[in-house]
Amino acid sequence: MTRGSWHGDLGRSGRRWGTLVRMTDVPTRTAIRTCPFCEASCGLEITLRGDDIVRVRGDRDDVFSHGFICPKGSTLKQLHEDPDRLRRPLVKRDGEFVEVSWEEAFAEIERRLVPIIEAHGRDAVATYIGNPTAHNLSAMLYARTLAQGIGTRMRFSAGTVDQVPKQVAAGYMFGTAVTVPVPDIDRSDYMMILGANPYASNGSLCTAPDFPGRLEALRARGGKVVVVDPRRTKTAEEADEWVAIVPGTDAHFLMAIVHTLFDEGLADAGDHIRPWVNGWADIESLAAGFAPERVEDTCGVEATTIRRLARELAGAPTAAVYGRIGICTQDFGTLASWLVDVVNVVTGNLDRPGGAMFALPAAGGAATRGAPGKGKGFRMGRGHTRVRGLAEVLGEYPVVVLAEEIETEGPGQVRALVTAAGNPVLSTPNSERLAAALERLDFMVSIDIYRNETTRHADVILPPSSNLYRSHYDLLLLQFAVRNVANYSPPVLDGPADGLDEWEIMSRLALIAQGQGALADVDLADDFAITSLVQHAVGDASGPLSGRNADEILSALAARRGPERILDFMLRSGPYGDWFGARETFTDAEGVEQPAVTLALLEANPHGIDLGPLQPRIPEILRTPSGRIELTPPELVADCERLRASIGRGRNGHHLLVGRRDLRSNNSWMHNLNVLVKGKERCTLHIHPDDARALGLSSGDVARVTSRVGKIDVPVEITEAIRPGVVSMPHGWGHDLDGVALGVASARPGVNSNVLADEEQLDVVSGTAVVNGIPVTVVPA
Ligand SMILES: Nc1nc2c(c(=O)[nH]1)N[C@H]1C(S)=C(S)[C@@H](COP(=O)(O)OP(=O)(O)OC[C@H]3O[C@@H](n4cnc5c(=O)[nH]c(N)nc54)[C@H](O)[C@@H]3O)O[C@H]1N2
Ligand SMILES: Nc1nc2c(c(=O)[nH]1)N[C@H]1C(S)=C(S)[C@@H](COP(=O)(O)OP(=O)(O)OC[C@H]3O[C@@H](n4cnc5c(=O)[nH]c(N)nc54)[C@H](O)[C@@H]3O)O[C@H]1N2
Ligand code: SF4
Ligand SMILES: [Mo]
Repeated sequence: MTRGSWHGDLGRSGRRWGTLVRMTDVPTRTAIRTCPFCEASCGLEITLRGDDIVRVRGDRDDVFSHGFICPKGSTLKQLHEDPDRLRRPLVKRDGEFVEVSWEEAFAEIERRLVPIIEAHGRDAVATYIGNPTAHNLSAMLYARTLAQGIGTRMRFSAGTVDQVPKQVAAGYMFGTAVTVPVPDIDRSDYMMILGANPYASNGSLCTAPDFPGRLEALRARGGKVVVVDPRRTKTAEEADEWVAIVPGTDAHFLMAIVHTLFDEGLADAGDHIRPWVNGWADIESLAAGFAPERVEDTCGVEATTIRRLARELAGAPTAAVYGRIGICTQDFGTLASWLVDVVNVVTGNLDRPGGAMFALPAAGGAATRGAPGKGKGFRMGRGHTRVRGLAEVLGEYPVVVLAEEIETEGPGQVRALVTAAGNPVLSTPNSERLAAALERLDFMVSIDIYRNETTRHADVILPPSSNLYRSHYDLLLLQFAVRNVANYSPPVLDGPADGLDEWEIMSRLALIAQGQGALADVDLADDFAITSLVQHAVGDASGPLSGRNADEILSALAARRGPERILDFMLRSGPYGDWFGARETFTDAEGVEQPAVTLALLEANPHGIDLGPLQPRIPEILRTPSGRIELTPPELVADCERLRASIGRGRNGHHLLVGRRDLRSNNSWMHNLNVLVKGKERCTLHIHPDDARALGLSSGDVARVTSRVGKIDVPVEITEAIRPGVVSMPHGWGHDLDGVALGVASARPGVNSNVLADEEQLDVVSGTAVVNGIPVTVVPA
């Protein structure tokens, strides 16, 4: 199995330095590559001497990030060099992992997976796709191949512990699950941020490198930033105002804002949006039951504050409301996510500069395909889980059911699992139950770079090659960018001849699951994939390639293969593309002629191409059956009864546990890099001094925290920066489990907060887990 030469020669050095050359004599060179670690997608400038990384810094010429970098960006070097990062496949024999060749690993998978499919059907194999997939061109494009190859309906991902509520809300309102508006932060005069801490996370469902700098620029222009969060985060500290809301009550709070806007005659969608809105009267009457004075105790925010904030939002020249993980992974995740955009509409800020706008990504996307202005709309619930009956969402099932689907015997039981770039044992609720369930599987494969809390349960681990050996394009995240840009990075280094990229691994697994055998030809499958994409495009009457000759387009793409070929196709058939010779330029939003986008053009522009600020896209972007914005989708209105019933609910003597992120963490998996974990212990329980006093806890004490499903002991950190009644700890820790091979991380393991998260506490609409606002009891340990 060889890597072939699919990535072309541009921008990379294939030189190998002879051993006689002293390294100091070797000249350095630089490579430019987009950082794959978070949604900000910063440009990096990597200095190399031979194959050694000398330095990583922000690329000052990057058209989007302009040199910004955070402490994680430079750890591309440490990750590449980490001795614990897997280089060769592992197979478990008699309970011990042994290194094997790729051929042996795939043969083992064929020997064990195929009989399970034959005996129990395809749904006996579940898949779980984790977060790093979203930052990986190769995995992004071929996760689908993997899923189709296995052919299971039992698909899971980190999405249902993350952003799915926002996608469901956007789907019902605008027509597709990626029609998600982002705050036009660079032109806004007022920004309200709920449940997000971009000073730590660098932003999410809002691709904006140097998010903090952009917020500071907004304030420097005379604008205002308000942060709604139970914790006084760094973002809140830097903002003009901190609103210390009770966890899980953002939907009440936003309803009260909507109520105020109507009540005080401030509601106006504006001339541009007004003709495209359905449900204006309905939203007014829905909000009528949520007067600020009715919900103030529930939210812990005074009615006068709520009313003032509503007036400020309506009165600002432009304003954008933005919410993220704290309002998604909570009891009313979908409602809160929906109401964010309801407020954006009702204040006249949707789809206008400075408000909440939609990107127009160069590589297309669901909201850019098909006939403009109208569509099939969004649907979910095409199937329900066997044990609990939870609804399908975005082609998958909520991950909170994974353990029970493995444990519960009978037809349809999950007997095998394939994980790709995921660590559900640390990332999803009731970790201990899930870990025990994984031990009961007949077979498990993990595509992963570490032997960690999840992959230790696997029978085979398949490690894709280092980031530096693979190319990059942010296919997913540029759909949520605050500016339209396109940026491609070729591989920085030549990988070893026996390394495999994600797409090759995923394709091979798909072929094995299809009964083609461990030696089937990945190239044939890849040819098939591009051919079907091209055929679909030439048959799409509303697309730019309608009626064209498929063979002619395929031959224009023939010099590339794998992810590059698909990417080139997507760019060239996208909104700025050359449409395969149909045009050489496109006219940008400012009326300037720009060269049409192809992968070759991006290769020639390693710092990226700027396609300009966001432009209004309504009504063209809409894909609802009505061709209008649905302000009150029935599926969401139905959940408002639950919202109303929860007004006045108390804590029942519990504390509410919320999460937090740290700039030097990345979910569960970067704790093996010493540069990121050294220093003060960060996996601590934040608690307000009043609560600490009442419970008899001092800083440095260990607290025992108990929820319905689990119990942990965690060191206490007393801080005023949290609302009384709320406690907080980060997720993704707890690396001291048997079988984990993470030298650095296991030495500073921390504690896994998801031992406490309850798989039965859900955002009911989307099935997304509640990992913020978990009722817990805290006592000294
Ligand atoms: N309590 C609580 N729980 C949470 C959250 C929270 O805020 N609080 N946040 C949730 C969110 S937003 C998310 S996104 C999820 C994340 O949930 P997951 O995606 O399940 O977990 P990660 O920690 O991102 O683990 C990534 C895995 O991918 C591996 N990996 C890293 N790079 C690569 C690569 O290039 N290729 C491959 N194949 N593998 C790679 C790592 O070794 C690790 O095993 O966690 C969720 N869980
Ligand atoms: N450094 C770093 N960066 C990351 C990650 C990381 O782990 N580390 N993970 C990446 C991923 S996968 C994601 S999804 C993003 C997430 O990006 P963000 O959404 O910005 O994530 P957090 O920093 O966890 O901020 C969530 C905030 O919600 C607050 N919160 C909790 N419950 C509630 C509530 O009920 N209401 C309100 N209003 N607020 C609440 C928490 O106190 C917290 O401050 O970050 C990404 N970037
Ligand atoms: S902010 Fe995100 S993309 Fe930028 S350097 Fe840090 S981890 Fe990388
Ligand atoms: Mo996430």
